[in-house]
Amino acid sequence: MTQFRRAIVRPPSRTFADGLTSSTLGAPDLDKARVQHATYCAALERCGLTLTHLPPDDAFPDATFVEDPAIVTSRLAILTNPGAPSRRGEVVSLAAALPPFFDRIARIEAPGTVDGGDICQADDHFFIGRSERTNDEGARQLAALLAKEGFTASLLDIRGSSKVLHLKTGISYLGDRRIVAMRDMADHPAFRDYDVIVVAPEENYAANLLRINGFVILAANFPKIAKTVSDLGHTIVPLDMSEFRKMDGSLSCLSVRF
Ligand code: CIR
Repeated sequence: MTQFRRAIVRPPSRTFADGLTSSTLGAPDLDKARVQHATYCAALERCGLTLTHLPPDDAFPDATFVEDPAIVTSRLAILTNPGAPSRRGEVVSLAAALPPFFDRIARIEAPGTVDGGDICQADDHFFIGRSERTNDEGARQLAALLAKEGFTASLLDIRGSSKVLHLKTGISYLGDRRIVAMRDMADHPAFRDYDVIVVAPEENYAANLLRINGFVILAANFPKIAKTVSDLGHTIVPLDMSEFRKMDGSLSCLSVRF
């Protein structure tokens, strides 16, 4: 399992509530979101990560979701071309933040689009979600870049799956060849060589979790998946994500880990 040492994060800005969302949970409370973000950062530090904090950016309401403009591997960082036009400019600040840590930085070029939330790394394999944000050309460019680095990739079209924004809205890699997945993504042939842990429908939001070193960060208040993961021997770190959920965000979106 990949050992992580660092993460890049960015707190929500004053314009956070103006970001894209399909949620019907209401407008987020910015003060609460800031507190939840600070708690998230503390959890990453507890998992052993050293953080790089980017400044909040009022020009890009969704910029706290730093996972989408960059995909990082042990060998190469890749700047994406986010699928939502309002988010394309977020790449500029990630391009400035990555060079201290990566000698080699590639880019997804238009007309290709990719959101980092559609990319799920499972050791040396990458699952690439074909979504409303990640198009065929973007997926093709990404798979080619990864292949050059010796990684394999498989494509999963998630456009029919129950209203998920990104692939990782519905699945996560728990390590040890275990995938955690929402019910209607669990039977995908791409997972045939993995053990799939199916999340109860009322706990779908918890399908996005973060395995970091010896810990698993989980959205709080999803007791069934928490018990399953804890019974597998992981130390659980539960986090309240209520304000990010209102903006279609989940745990992985809030950091780039490497
Ligand atoms: C968006 O719609 O782009 C943001 N409001 C949420 C992005 C969440 N990112 C992620 O799942 N990786």
